[in-house]
Amino acid sequence: MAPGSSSSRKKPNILVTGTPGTGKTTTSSLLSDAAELRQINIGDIVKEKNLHDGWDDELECHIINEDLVCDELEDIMEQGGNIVDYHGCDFFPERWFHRVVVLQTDNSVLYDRLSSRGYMGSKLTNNIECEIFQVLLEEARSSYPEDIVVPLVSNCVDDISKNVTTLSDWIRSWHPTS
Ligand code: DAT
Repeated sequence: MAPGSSSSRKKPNILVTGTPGTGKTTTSSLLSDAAELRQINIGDIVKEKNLHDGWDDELECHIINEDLVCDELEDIMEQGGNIVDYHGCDFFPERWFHRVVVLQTDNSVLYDRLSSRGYMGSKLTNNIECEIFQVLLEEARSSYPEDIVVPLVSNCVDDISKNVTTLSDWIRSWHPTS
């Protein structure tokens, strides 16, 4: 197998996606410690490396430049062993990921989490609607092979532990040719 080809990777790449507040960063951070994978928070690198086209006043977030993000990450993703955390998934190259985890949270639980984060008005309702209509699950299913997309419930702290254990087990049993 050619060096650097996807089959020569020693560890898999995992995408953790879901509506804001479903626990992507918390889960990715714990999984990163448990499985010794590199955590890449897309929101953070967009800010740190200016991979955006300014600020969206209405959505109250940076306007991500997807091409710049993909260029920035290409080499590191080729090495494998990354957990990528972002509330979107349709612009990454499909070949990057071996598992796409979609975290899901009950609406009332998510409402409280986002409210305590200071979300209000249309930002709050848009995100709750995003969860109700399973927007991220649909996006993941239309962007990646069905058998690598895994929805996981993230309502309570026990769910986080279970999800980290499930994913750590999967990482341990992963083989580059699988
Ligand atoms: P995200 O990265 O999806 O926006 P986060 O990891 O920053 O979410 O979590 C948002 C807040 O909710 C944070 O205070 C931790 C808490 N939280 C996340 N998932 C949880 C869970 N399954 N049980 C309890 N609290 C959770």
